[in-house]
Formats: sequence, structure tokens, C-alpha cells
Amino acid sequence: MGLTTRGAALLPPLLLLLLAHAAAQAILDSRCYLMNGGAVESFYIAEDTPVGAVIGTLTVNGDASVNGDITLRLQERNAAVALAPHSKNLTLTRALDREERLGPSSVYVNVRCDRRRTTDPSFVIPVSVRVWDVNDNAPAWQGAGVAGGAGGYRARVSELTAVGARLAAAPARDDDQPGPHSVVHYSVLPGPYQEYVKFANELDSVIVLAKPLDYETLRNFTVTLRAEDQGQPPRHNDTTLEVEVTDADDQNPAFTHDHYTAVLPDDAVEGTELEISPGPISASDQDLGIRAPVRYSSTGEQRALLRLHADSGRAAAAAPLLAQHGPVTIVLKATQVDNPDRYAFATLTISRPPRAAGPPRPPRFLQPAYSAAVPEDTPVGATLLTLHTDTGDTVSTPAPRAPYTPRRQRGHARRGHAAHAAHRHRGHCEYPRPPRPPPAASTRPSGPHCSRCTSTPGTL
Ligand SMILES: [Ca+2]
Ligand SMILES: [Ca+2]
Ligand SMILES: [Ca+2]
Ligand SMILES: [Ca+2]
Repeated sequence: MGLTTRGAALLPPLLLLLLAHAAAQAILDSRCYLMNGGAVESFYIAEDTPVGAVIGTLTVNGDASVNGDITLRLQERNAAVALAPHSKNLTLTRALDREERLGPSSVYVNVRCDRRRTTDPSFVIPVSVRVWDVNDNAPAWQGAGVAGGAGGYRARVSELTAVGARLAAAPARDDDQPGPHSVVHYSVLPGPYQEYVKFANELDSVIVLAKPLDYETLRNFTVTLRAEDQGQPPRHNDTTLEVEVTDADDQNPAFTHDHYTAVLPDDAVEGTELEISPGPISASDQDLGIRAPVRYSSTGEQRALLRLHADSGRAAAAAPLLAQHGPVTIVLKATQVDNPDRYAFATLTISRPPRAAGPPRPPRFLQPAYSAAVPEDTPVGATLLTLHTDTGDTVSTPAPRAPYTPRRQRGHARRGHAAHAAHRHRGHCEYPRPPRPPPAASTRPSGPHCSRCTSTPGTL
């Protein structure tokens, strides 16, 4: 009775001990729990981690080796990560990409953990794998006909474009994450013609003119552009910009020669076309890309001596030219049809054929016949008519005698003309006309080569 009572009294402590031991066993079996006490396993790796690399080791309690006490397996099939057999190592099976072009930018899987030799239910451990950005993208040039910087950019620019004016936009895009890996700096690489263009600023894709253009000296050029990110190390892409310079009207026309000459044949008549040396009268616009047509004209005091064809530049004698016996110089002008402010000048000197050696040719009247109407009360000695001959065009020619010249009065001639003019007026002859000569009797008072004969009544 007492023993039974004593045994009964001992049972509760033993039971308690057993129960406590069982409880302790259960508490000590931490297999499949994460060592850090957390519920989720997280990994953070670079996006350029190579496929096959171990991206981390699960911090789960237990031995996962062949003879260990836990078994780990991935719930998902075909995930981007895998568990190496009999290990806690997670390996990468597919490429990851922060920009999600070559693969996913993050992975979420579930690892099932089983305690071996127990009937305990499986533990499920969520695993998160995320990637951080690396500078794995170079800036890529954008724009029509441009793929990744290939092909280049083109711009057509007038030569009159002002320095600082926009020529083109050449944007580049960097697919890396916002920050230094994707911030693009633009530049024109050193090289020929680099000085002509620049980016408005290094963060702007707008290209502006940096130096004045001139179509006449530079019609096109190509420079190399660089877009570079700010990664460490940076990545870059180069492309080209081809600039075609277009012509503008910034040049005057120009004659083929500054000075032309022609000889007026003795038998020339009004309209006789002149043979021009050293070549035909010709001018062209020096804006070679425009080549504006020009119109020819004669200008200046002597312009009436010439008939100049406006389009062709062919020159023909005008009636007043036939009365000229010495060289005359006429100013030629070529004017752009589309812009009267663009013109050029040249000169044309027309002379008579040189006299052949031999006896001097007698002077000839410029008109085959002369006539004059004379009032009946004309006093004796008054001038009735002035006649012109074609002689006297060279100093060496002996003084001809006009048909109506009874005697020469060179001293008289000097009174009406400058000394040098009179010196060359070998064909000048007059009848005496007291008391003084009429200074304005000739329509060509200062022509050094004209001849003048005056007649008195009764001699014609
Ligand atoms: Ca980049
Ligand atoms: Ca990246
Ligand atoms: Ca021009
Ligand atoms: Ca031009």
C-alpha cells in the first residue's frame, strides 16, 4: 500500500522528465530553419554574373550532403537558378539582366527542405535573387538610318549659316539604369575639320556650327562623334557626321579676262561683229554651286560705241565707233540676272588696224556726200559745214592734205585745242576764218584723232 503510494508519488516527476526531454528534442531540431531566424533567403548579385556561377549558399540548418539529415530541392522547374546536388549552393542557370533584355532582372523561387528520417512536413523557404546594375551597355546612337552608331548622320548646311546655329541632332541612348552608367557625354573627336562643329554642350545631342563655312573652299567634310557614358570604366560608341555645304550667293561674277582688245577693220560698218582677244567676252558667277546667269552691258562714257549682246557677250560696232580713229576703251559690265548687286567689270580697247609701211593713204571723208542749207544772208566767212575724214590715227602718219586744204594753220588749231591734242591732229586743217575760230564748231572738240576741215562758201 505504502509502495504503491510511493510509486504513484514518483510517476509524475518521471513523466515530467520524459516529457521535458521530448520537448527539448523537438526544440533542438532546428533543421530546415534559416540560421538567421528569418523566413526568406535573399541574394543580391551583379547582373553580369556568369551562368553556372554559384550565386550564394542557403543559410539553412541541417546537413544537405549525401549522408546528411536534410534534403533540399527546388519547387519550380526551369528556374533561372538551381540547387547543386547534395549542397546548399544556388547556381545561376540563365543570364540575368537589369535592363531585362537578355534575361530576367530578378528571380523568386521556393526551396523545399525535408528532415530526413522523420515524418515532419516539408519546410518551404522562399528565395529571392535580385541583380544590381553594372555598366554593360554602351550608348547607342539614335536616328533615321542609324543603327547602333553605324551609318552616321548627314547634314546639308548653307555656307552662310551663322556660327552657333544648329546643324543636326545626334542623340544617343544608354540602356543602363539611371545614374553614371547611362549619362551620356557627347564630343567631336580630334581630327580633320573638327573645328567646324561642336555639341552645344557635352550633355546635349545638338550639334552647332563652330566655324564659318565657305562653299568655294570646302564643299563637304566628315567628323567623328563620340557618345560616352560615365561608368567606371566608361563605355562609348562612335559615329560620323557628314556635312554637305551648299552654295549661297556670296560671290560676284568674274570675267575670263580683266582686259580685252579688238581691232576695228577699215571696212567695218555699223553692226560689224568684233573679234575679241584674248578670247570671247565672257563672265561667270563665281558661286560655282549656283552659277547664276549674267547679262553683259557696256557702261561709262563710251558705252554708246558698242553693241553688246546681253546674253552672249558678242560685241559689234555701233555707229559712233566708226567715227573713232584711235584706240578707245569701253567698260564692260557683267551683272547677275538674279541679283543686280553682284556684278563685275572689265575693259575692252578697240583700235584701228596698224598701217602697213609704204606711202600714206589719202584721207577719206566719213560720208560719201555732204550738203548744207545756207540762208541767203550768210555773211562771207561764216562756217557752213564741218567735214570729217578718217585720217590722223597715228603720229607717224604724214599729214594728209584734205581735198579742200589750200594751206595748213596748225597754230590756229592749237588755239582751239589742248597742245597734245593739236599735236596729234595731223589731219586737222581749216580755212582762215577771221577774226577768231568758233571753239564749238566740232561735235568732237577733244578727240585727239579727229580731223576737221571747214570750208568757206564757194569752195564746196
Ligand atoms: Ca552604359
Ligand atoms: Ca546595366
Ligand atoms: Ca554669285
Ligand atoms: Ca557661294
